[in-house]
Amino acid sequence: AEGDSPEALRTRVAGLLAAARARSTALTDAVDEADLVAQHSPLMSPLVWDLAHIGSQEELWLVRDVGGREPLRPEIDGLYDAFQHSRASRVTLPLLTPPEARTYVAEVRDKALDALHRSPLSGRRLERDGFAFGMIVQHEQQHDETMLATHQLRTGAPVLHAPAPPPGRTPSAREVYVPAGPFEMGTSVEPWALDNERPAHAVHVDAFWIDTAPVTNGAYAEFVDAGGYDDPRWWSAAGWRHRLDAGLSAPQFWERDGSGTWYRRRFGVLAPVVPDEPVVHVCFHEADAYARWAGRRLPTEAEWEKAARHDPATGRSRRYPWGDEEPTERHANLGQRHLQPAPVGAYPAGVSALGVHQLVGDVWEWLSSGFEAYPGYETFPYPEYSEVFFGGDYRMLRGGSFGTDPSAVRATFRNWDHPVRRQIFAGFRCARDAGPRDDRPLGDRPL
Ligand code: AVJ
Ligand code: FE
Repeated sequence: AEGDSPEALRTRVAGLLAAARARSTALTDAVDEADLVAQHSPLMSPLVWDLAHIGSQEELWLVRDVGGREPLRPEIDGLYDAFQHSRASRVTLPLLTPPEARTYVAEVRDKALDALHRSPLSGRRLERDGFAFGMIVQHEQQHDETMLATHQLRTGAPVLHAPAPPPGRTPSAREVYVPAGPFEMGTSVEPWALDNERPAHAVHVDAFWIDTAPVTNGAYAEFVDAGGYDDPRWWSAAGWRHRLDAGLSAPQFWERDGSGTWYRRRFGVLAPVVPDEPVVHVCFHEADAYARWAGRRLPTEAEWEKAARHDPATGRSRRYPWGDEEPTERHANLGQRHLQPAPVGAYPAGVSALGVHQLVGDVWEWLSSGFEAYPGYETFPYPEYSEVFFGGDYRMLRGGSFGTDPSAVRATFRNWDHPVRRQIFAGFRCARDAGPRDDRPLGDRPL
């Protein structure tokens, strides 16, 4: 944490790099070579591309920049540049084979650890507080979540297994009231926060109600069974067009048996849909349509972050909903410990100061906001992380999922994707406007 000596910081960074690599290894050792080079979906890279891309990014920042070393394999840079080749086309490139990719990432890692031991972890901004190392830990973990989504899309016998999450306990109130007022959004002090999370700035938010927990499978199935996918009233114009073009009729991976019971396929296993788990694998348009059907709307990004971080007792913003301490398994369903969302109410220790559950972990949450720079934003260290995406056709996602590592999600962490994407581990919760004096006790509100 902050105030670490350089030696303590080195030890912590080395542990995080090793943990990220253990996950990348587990995800890529779980399948055979044919599976590693296959295109499981045009939306995804072959797993072996992600693996070598992880190494390529690490080489660029830790070996060449921080370490000041010569390129290991300059001829492969272009293959692993995400901007040169679409995900759909990567399978056709002369990629490193799985054994070559494994050797490459191991060689890069050796040199990156050498750079870690030589860097003062202070001085220029890239090295200060170990930022470059933190950025690369997050990058590997982000691709590990992407690889987990590729695993979800692959067919064949199940290869990933994990224990079930803790049991749920339905929260006593369905919604939480958040009074009007300013809060501090973003951060200027979190050492490994990425450029788009900066700087901290005050934002006024009108009073609103927000769901205590993410929308569940049970609630979402009511929308499906009520004909929600067949009624354009609930859909935006773009959403309805997409609903027709893509033939959407239920969340991705859901199917019905002859008796009408819903099943879902998860990492190769078909099982009944569990009503009190957060719904996952819906796109922004589906979330938006559900919210309209329910007489509600999606939260804005500022509303989500206020619900997650604002402590009304002190007026300050927390690092995480539960406080400033790093996530543990008591706080949130993160880190691919459980390969599914936990039922609502499963993390009472993770509740925010305002009383909102499961903001971090379980499922990414779609929001109504697009991706924009905060006032005072500065690109650092490269424009292709955030800057080139500002103002594009994206919707924000917050909070991380069961597939997100704690190192790659904070209550300030910002994620975004196209509004039609649903192979990611995304669900949502709803909100609605409230009057400034609309704060009757929880439970008295009409649902
Ligand atoms: C921030 C999650 C949208 O995975 O596309 C990985 C992160 N950027 N490599 C993504 C990222 C470059 C990015 N997201
Ligand atoms: Fe990347």
